[in-house]
Amino acid sequence: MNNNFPKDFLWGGAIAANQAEGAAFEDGKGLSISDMMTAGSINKPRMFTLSLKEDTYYPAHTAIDFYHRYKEDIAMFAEMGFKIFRLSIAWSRIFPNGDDTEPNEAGLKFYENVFKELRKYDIEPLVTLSHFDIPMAIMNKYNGFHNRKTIDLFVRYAETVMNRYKDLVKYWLTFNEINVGVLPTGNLVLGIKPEQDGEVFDSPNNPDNPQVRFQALHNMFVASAKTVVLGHSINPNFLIGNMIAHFTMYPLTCKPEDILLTKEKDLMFNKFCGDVQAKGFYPFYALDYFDKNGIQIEFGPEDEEILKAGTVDMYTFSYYMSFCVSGDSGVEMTLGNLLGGAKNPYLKASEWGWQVDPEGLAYTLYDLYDRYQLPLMIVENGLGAVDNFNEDGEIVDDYRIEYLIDHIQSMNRALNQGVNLIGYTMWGPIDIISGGTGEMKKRYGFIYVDRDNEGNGTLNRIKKKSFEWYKKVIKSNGENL
Ligand code: P53
Repeated sequence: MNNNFPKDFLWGGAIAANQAEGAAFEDGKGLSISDMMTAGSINKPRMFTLSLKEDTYYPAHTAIDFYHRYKEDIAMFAEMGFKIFRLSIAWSRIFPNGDDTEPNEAGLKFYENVFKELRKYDIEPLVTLSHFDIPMAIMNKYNGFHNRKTIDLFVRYAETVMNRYKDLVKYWLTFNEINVGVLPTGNLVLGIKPEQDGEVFDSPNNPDNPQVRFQALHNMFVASAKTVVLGHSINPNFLIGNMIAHFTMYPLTCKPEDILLTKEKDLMFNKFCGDVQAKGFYPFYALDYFDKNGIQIEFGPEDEEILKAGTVDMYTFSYYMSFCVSGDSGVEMTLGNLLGGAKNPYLKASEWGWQVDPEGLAYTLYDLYDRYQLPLMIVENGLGAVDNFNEDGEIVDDYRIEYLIDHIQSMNRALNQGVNLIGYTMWGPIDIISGGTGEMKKRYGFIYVDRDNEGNGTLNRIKKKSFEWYKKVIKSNGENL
C-alpha cells in the first residue's frame, strides 16, 4: 500500500511524570497517589499504602530520574527526529498541598525548562494534566474527585499551568485514561480514599462503591470540560483532547448473544467517557446503566451547560491489545492487570499476556473516527517486553520493531481510508516504570535504562536496535519501515 502519512504527521513518544521523573521529594513536590504504590510483577499485585512504609520500595520515588536527566533524554528523542513528545505535569509539584494559595515556583520552573528544551529541537510538547497522580493531600482532605471542591482545585491548577506555558505548549490532554474510572478497580485514579492499604487494582480490602465512583467520575468530566473552555480563553490555538484507554473488543463467536454483549461492554467501557467529553452529554446507555444499578448522579446547577460547552478538540487514546467477549463462562481468559477478556485463538500475547492485534488498531480508528469525526491521536501504543543484552553488549529488539511495524502499517491502512489521524506517540520511548506492575523489567523503550525491579543500576541510557529503526521511520515519514 502507498504511504498515506500526511507531511505534518506528529511522530513521537509518550511518558508520564510518575513513571519517569523520580525526585519525588525535591523542590517542594508533595506526595501523589502514585508515590504510594509499591512494586509488583505479573503475579504479584502492586500495593497502595496510605502512608509511606519503611523498608518498602516505591518505584516512583526515583523512577528513571528524568527530573535530572531530561536534557540528555530529550537530545536522544531529537536524534530520533521526534516531532512531538507527550509528558505529564505532576500536579503535586505545582500545588503540593492541593489547595495552596500560591503555586510552587520551583515546580513551574522545572516544566518551563523542559518545554524550552523540547522547543530547542522543534519538538511539540503534548501535556497530560493528570496522569494517575492526584495529590495525596487532595485524597486525604477531599476524598479526591468525589468532592466538588476538587473540580475547583483542578481547574485552578490547569489555569496556572496553561497560563504559564501558553506560548510553549499547544497540545493538552485533561485526564489520562479517564475511563479507568468506569471499572470497580478505578477508585484510586479518581482520588477516592481507600479505608486501608490494599492492592492498587482489585483490592478485596476496599470494596467498591459505584455510587461514589460514578459521582467522582462525573465531577472529573466537569473539571475536564471547564478546563477545555478555560484553555480556549487562554489561547484560542490550544488543541485540547481527552484520553481513553481503548480495549478493543470482539465477540468470541458469531452467536448473537456474544455480539450483543460485546456491544454493551464496548459502549460502557470504551465509549461512555469519550461520548461525554466529545459530544457533551451523557449517552442513553449510561443513563440506563445508572438506572439498573441504582446510581444517581448529582449534577451541579451548571453542569449540563459546562459539559456541552467543554467538548474536546481532538480525541486521543491508548491502544495496546484487543480481547474477546463471550456470554459463556468457562472460556479461556487472557491475563492483563486491569481488564481482561476471552482469549482470541488467532492472536499471540506479550509476555504479560496482552494480546497483540495490529489489525485491531485500524478497526478501532474506523470505529472512533466514524463516531466522533474529530482529529485522532494515538498517544500510547507499544510492546512491554524483557530485553536482554547479547554477547556484543547490544539489545537486538526485533520483536519490538515487528510490533511497531505492524501497528504503523495498520495506521497507514486507516489513513488510506480517510481517517483523520494526526499523530502517534508510542508509549515509553525510553524505558520507564510500568504503570500496571511497577516493574522496570517490562520495557517499552528504544532507549534502555540501566535499572532493575529492586531499584539497582546506574540509570545509564543505552540505545537499543529499535532506536535507529524509529529514526529511519520518522525520517521517511512512515515510508521506510
Ligand atoms: P504498563 C493497564 C492496562 C492498559 C493500560 O501499561 C494501562 C493500564 C494501567 O497501567 O495504562 C496505560 O506500564 C497507562 C500508562 C501505562 C501504560 O498503559 O502496565 O496510561 O501509564 O504505563 C502501559 O505496561
